[in-house]
Amino acid sequence: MLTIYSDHQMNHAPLRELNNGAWMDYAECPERLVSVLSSIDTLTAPQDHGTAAIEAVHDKAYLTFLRNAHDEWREAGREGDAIGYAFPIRARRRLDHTRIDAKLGAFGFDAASPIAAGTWDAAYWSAQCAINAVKAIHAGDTHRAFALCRPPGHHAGADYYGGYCYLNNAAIAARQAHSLGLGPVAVLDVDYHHGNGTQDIFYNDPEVMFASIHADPKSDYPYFWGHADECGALDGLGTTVNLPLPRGTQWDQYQPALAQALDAITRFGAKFLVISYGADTFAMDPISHFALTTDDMQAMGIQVAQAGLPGVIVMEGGYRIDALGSNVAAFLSGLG
Ligand code: OKP
Ligand code: ZN
Repeated sequence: MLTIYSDHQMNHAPLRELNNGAWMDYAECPERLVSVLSSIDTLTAPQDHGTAAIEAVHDKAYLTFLRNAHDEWREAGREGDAIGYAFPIRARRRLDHTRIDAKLGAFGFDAASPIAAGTWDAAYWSAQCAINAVKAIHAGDTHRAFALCRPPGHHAGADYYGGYCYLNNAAIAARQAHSLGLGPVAVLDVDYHHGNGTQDIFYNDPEVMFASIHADPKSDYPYFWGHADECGALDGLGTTVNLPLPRGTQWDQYQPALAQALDAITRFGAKFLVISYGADTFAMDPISHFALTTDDMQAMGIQVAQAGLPGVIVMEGGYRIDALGSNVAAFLSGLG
């Protein structure tokens, strides 16, 4: 399968994250890419298509913040990675913040996603991988392409970052596919965690469906989104589908949820599919709690392929590094 990958994506390398009140090594590390690369034989480097497709999803003030945040952090005399510590609990107002700490709170929703020296560069090229994957399909080169993105994107909203995500690669791909006339577009999110950013971006949008299978947010991050009663709003009512599953879920329980998501996507009339693929549903994932096997990843790919839709696969999570490459390869082989 056509796989798009840029070395720039290695440049995002935060040192540590706050986990359950203590510092731990950053789970979303560059070695993840090394593992996936080891299972893929041909790579295509993305062309630089600039910021238009990114700006079609993300707010300008947010992008300016993201691009400059680490420099401003250093100018404020700080060492290491930029991390916010004060977050607005009331509805955010667009205040004209000048202090980096205020900006980090205003545009971030957790303290587990540091902004490091290479974050903008890596996130920018991660988005370019997704854009290039859509372009390849639009050009008729292939009907499926894998954007090997890092950092991941599905937790990032139009004007916020969090959950290791800065630019929403899947949303950028979906909106671009829609503008190129490849739609109606559906995003199928099979990462262990709910893709709150993608959901927010398309919540009122009747033209892009968002369907997600994920750990119940009552027990798991991101807690505040992904509950079964979130169905979209305004014209987009009914075009958001949330299928939360309990910790410990195995394939026999996952498979019917996937069938339900694909059924909703088919009834929606989707002509183009963006798959947010996270391998953190794997039984041995260090930060997640489902129980899928590598063979189940292949079964997942086979089932998704039966929907018969062209589209792109966008890499999201997956933190069991020694198994990440084989899990990705199994899913892609199932897709065929
Ligand atoms: C990103 B993706 C929990 C720390 C916070 C954030 C998880 C982000 C997952 N103790 N964890 O969806 O794989
Ligand atoms: Zn995840």
